[in-house]
Amino acid sequence: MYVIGTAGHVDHGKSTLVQALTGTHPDRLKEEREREMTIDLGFAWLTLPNGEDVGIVDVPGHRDFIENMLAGIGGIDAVIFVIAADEGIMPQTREHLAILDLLQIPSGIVALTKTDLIDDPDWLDLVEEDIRAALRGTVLEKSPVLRVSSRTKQGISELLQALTDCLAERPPRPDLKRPRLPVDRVFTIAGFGTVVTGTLSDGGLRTGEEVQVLPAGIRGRVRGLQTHKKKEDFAVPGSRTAVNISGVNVDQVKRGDVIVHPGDYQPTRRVDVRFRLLPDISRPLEHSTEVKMYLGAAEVVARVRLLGSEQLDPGQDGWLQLELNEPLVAVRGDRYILRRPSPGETLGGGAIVDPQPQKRHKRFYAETIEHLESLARGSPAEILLQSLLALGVAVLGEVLARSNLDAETARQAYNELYSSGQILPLEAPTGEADSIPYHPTLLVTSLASWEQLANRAIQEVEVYHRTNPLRRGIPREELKSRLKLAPRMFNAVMRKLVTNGLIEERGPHVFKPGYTIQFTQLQKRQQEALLARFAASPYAPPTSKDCISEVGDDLYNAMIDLDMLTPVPPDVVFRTEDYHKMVEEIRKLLEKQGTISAAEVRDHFNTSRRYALAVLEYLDAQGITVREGDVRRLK
Ligand SMILES: Nc1nc2c(ncn2[C@@H]2O[C@H](COP(=O)(O)OP(=O)(O)OP(=O)(O)O)[C@@H](O)[C@H]2O)c(=O)[nH]1
Ligand SMILES: [Mg+2]
Repeated sequence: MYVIGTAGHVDHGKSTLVQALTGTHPDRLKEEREREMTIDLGFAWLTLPNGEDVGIVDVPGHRDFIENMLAGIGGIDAVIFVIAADEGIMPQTREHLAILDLLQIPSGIVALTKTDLIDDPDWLDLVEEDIRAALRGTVLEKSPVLRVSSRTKQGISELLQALTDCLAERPPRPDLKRPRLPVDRVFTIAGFGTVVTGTLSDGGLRTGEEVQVLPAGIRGRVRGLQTHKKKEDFAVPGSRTAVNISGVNVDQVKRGDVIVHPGDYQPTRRVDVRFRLLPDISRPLEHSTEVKMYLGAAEVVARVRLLGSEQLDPGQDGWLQLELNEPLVAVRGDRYILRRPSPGETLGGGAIVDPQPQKRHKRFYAETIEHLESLARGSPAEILLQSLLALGVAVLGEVLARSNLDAETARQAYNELYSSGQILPLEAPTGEADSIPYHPTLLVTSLASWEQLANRAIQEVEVYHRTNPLRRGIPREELKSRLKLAPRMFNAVMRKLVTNGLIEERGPHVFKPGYTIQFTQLQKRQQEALLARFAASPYAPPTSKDCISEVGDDLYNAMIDLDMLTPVPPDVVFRTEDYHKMVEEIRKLLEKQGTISAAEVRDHFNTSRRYALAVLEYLDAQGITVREGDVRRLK
């Protein structure tokens, strides 16, 4: 599951666009409605054209509420970056863009809103040129710019499609079995107690489990879970999740806290980070500056220790150690933002390199810097896994090339991931049974991608069953095109799904294990009546057209799917048992007499020439017989 966020200058139409996309206006507070301005985060969700549900976090654009914006923007997979056509790029357009870039938000779409206010297409072209220039060198550099109007709904369906496409390219959220939910909202529901919401990452949460509120460490139990207002027993990573927690009072948990499994994470008061100071900052960053740090939904006051230089000039990168006034939960690789408290100014940000440094580092110490540099690169296994996650399903050679590790290190990293089940070969390994398969052409995937792919495939099959209750299952080719997989990958995925007992395949159909077509009483009677007509005249039975007009397309096709009837093109159809009997007898005759004519078949089965010819042509097509002039012989 994915979460999309909005961003952009105040009043540029973010919330209205969310309403146009989802039907829900994300502004919840009375004051927001009155002032027509978003103050705090808003939430909505929608179902994309491909059936995928995504959550939406709507943020305020006004600079006074940038801290609320920062609490919501961290966990998103993609952004809708909103710029109003009548105003173009404004100060918070630039500030939000810088934040998206520092957080390395992986994908996005630029929505040029309020286009209904502009009659002059040249103006729109000019604004778009400005936007392109501003995006250059940022994470959104390659993002499409779409012209929309929430008022006239112009461009909204194109925007939905673009969102679908951009999320389809995202690797799945990894399930590291270490869930954490940065809390962005806390409230109570009468009769249920404390509820927190957030974007779940790194693992799933299950009803009944024990959880812990960090940094305080208070324990509670998951009493209920919801995603997009739907109750569920298990919330998957990447979903907007509401958790009803028993045993925790509403005043014991606040925005910025993190819900985890007890013992999985330790809060920290000190972090080592890579940092980039934005280029258009008013003055250099000095050692010992007091800043506000934003990570997940949390905000803490921190003191900056500049480890490698006297000061950082605008646009420069550096290594910092941050001493935090209050503990927070941080994980290596998490992105964060720093702001100057007053006057408020976004300074820059980067990634956590060491969330639990053992000591206060000495400044200007080469060994410390080297240590941080190697930590920032990550362990070989992490690098390899990242390459794999980015590719989804790929041949091992491609994954190795992308990781850029030397052969020996790559092999070790691979073995490590293979042994811990993080990397899965999709095809039967060749070679010795107990050795770890390792070959550049081996098709592999990550556990996370596999689970996502398997779930998608099963979901497609289930949807097909629901919408086509009279079909045996989804045709294999249709499933392939819905999953958008190359043939080799699709075949490998299917094989594994069948081996794991997650789906069954018979003939051209793919179905849920144990799925049977449920006929109504009326359909059963219709079927029996039709089969009785076949029984009365097995070799000159009703034609396919007759059948369809008697029982309808769906029921007729179901009878074929279930192998009750065997169609013989173009329009003849037999009961399957009668068809097999015919083939057997023709075969016997051919074995005895060498050749057979249509007239002989007609007379043998006491049928008409039409049926006899249809059967013989079908046998030719099946490669059972060959035609020689007016007669056939066995092939
Ligand atoms: N004509 C026109 N007006 C729009 C359109 N979209 C939004 N508006 C108007 O612009 C104003 C601001 O819209 P919002 O959606 O509240 O803007 P916002 O970006 O959410 O603002 P903040 O959350 O405060 O940053 C409202 O009066 C909307 O009715 C549009 O496509 N066309
Ligand atoms: Mg708004």
